[in-house]
Amino acid sequence: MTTDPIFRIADKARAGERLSFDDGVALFETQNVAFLGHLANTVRQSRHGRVAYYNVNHHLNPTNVCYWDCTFCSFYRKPGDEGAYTYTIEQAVAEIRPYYEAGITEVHIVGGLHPTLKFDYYLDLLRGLKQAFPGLHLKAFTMVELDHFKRITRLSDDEVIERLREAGLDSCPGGGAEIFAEPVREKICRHKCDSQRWLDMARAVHRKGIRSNATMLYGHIESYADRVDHMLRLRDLQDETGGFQCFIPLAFYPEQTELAHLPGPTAVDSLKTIAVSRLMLDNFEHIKAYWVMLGRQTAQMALHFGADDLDGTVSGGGPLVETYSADGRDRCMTTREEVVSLIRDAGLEPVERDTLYRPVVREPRLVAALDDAKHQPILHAVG
Ligand code: V47
Repeated sequence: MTTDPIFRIADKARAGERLSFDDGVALFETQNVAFLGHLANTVRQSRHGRVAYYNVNHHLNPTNVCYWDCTFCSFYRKPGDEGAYTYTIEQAVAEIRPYYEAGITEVHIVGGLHPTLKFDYYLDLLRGLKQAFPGLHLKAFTMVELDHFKRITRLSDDEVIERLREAGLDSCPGGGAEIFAEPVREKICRHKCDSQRWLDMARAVHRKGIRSNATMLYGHIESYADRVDHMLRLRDLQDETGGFQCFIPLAFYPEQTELAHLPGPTAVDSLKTIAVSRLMLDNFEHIKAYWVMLGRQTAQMALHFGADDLDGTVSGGGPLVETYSADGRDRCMTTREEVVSLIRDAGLEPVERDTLYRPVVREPRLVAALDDAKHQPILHAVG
């Protein structure tokens, strides 16, 4: 009988040695799921103790019109399709206002690659939001969107980033990374900017002193080796720039996509992925268990498998949240109170953070007001 390599890898991890590609694949292949979780949890606790972070945020998707057709995406619409929409700046500001008044600290902004919107639209959007809501952190546009802006303006990467920053960009979300392994990327998002481009743009963002996140879409047609390869490409860039704040494995949710015939990841696969991320990405401070794609129950368990962050209240969220809130309950949004109680119920200590992971301290009366705010999902304007 052969011994599971996880025990040898555990010794390496405990000694603070960096894990290799082969180690990562072996961790994914282990049947000792509880031991893997324990190992990742040890690393998580050494960094964050019993703290689990959350934030109070809103997702704004200014348009769902996109000229590409990624097979895993159910969000995009072609121009003129039923349900295609694009906000005016005024509509975007109006959507955010009640959430701002209730106390969100961050707006997460991503959208489709619109075929005709000019770069000025995105600059005006940032300016409009900053002007209306001073102090609100604008975490906006993935590396894929930044690449799109470069192509429509023919500016350099640095100029694109600089103009966005001047207009109010504070940091960038981690989407669009999908899976870096080229043969898989070719099958699921062949038109999207390639892996090297995504990484180069992230490098350019970090060099400007702007922080960003990194995601990985898993549980579709990729292999364990592809997942580890993805993590290692991020680990290399993080060694170089230190600009990533957190890693977010995104559990593929097949419903309403071209890949609807696939089952999507199981809870065990998701927990393994969180744990392997925590162990491989030794230079990432935070691993996020994004409850919207994981479902609340798996996300709660993930906090014991290496994750230290649940993301946020994700109010609004538009089609992404409505579609992907994987356990089917409360599909549109959750409340601060609920996120806090999920964390407490997991035996951990909830700490509200801002986008840059600084603790947010609120007066008790404002917390009560936040918890009392009964937000209704805002219907998307069609235009
Ligand atoms: O890039 C699209 C993924 C991403 C599906 O930076 C899907 O803090 C699962 O990046 N099933 C956008 N995932 C969301 C994203 C994100 C989310 C939360 C926090 C942060 C952050 C970033 O969503 C896309 C793609 O990888 N996605 N379709 C799907 N069917």
